[in-house]
Amino acid sequence: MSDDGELDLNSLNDEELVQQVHDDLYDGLKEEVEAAVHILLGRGWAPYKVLTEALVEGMRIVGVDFRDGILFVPEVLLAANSMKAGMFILRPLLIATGAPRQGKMVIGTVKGDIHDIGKNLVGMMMEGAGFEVIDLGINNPVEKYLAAMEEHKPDILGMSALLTTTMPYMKVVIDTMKEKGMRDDYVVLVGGAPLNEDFAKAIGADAYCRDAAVAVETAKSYMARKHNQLASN
Ligand code: B1M
Repeated sequence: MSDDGELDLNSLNDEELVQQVHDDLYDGLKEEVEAAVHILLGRGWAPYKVLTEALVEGMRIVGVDFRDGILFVPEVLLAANSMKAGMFILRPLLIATGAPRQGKMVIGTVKGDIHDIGKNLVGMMMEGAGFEVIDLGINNPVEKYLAAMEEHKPDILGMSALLTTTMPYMKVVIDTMKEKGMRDDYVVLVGGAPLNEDFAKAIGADAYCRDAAVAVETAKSYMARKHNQLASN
């Protein structure tokens, strides 16, 4: 503690500091989360380690108490804003890897759903891996996805849904792509906490991505396949 009773984050060891980030995220203390992210980076932590161990794990804990009725929407919104502030610091570091250009992805959260932290994280990690990312934001109707595919001609369409009530909308998008004869022109990757592989298969997506790292690996392997196919033609 400092003289004025404030906790000096610098005085904590790494483990205590990560624990403190979880607590500060829980309490929606944006500035404290930002300060801790800077300190961890200053101690040589890799941006991805800060992201997963401090921020994502902190948000997981928030999610559990939200589910159990201990936290409510206003508190979770503050936690989400603190998480975003931390991600904002990490973003340029995660992106600046100098990875060779891999391909292009359009990504958006589906209609009726305003959760965007996971989608943003996927976008960041994809950019870091060398993908150009066009982020459509939240609450996207099928028309918005179609217009973006028409405009940007991506290799990959990514969709995110966090609610059991909104995840079926992914099928609406894929079915519409089929009706228009354009489904096979794109790799469709889907993700979000309530999804699983069976669901992805059932709606006709190419793959379910459990997290951002899996999204990157899956996207890369589809791009490698595409390049091999082009080379053999
Ligand atoms: Co919401 N919410 N929420 N919420 N919220 C959940 C999803 C919930 C599981 C909480 C709970 O009850 N435990 C629950 C859904 C229950 C269900 O459907 N069965 C829920 C609910 C009920 C609601 C409301 C209905 C609450 C209400 O109003 N009564 C409401 C709905 C609003 C709406 O969308 N219409 C609501 C609102 C909110 C807030 C606005 C307060 C806030 C969102 C803020 C924001 O996103 N800007 C919020 C939050 C923060 C959550 C939890 C706590 C955390 C979500 C999160 O950011 N996780 C969440 C609990 C939980 O998920 N356990 C919850 C961190 C993030 C890094 O993980 O998003 O899973 P995630 O993303 C991962 C992977 O899933 C994957 O990679 C990401 C990174 O590793 N992934 C992809 C995600 N998208 C991908 C796309 C891809 C690939 C991978 O494309 C290729």
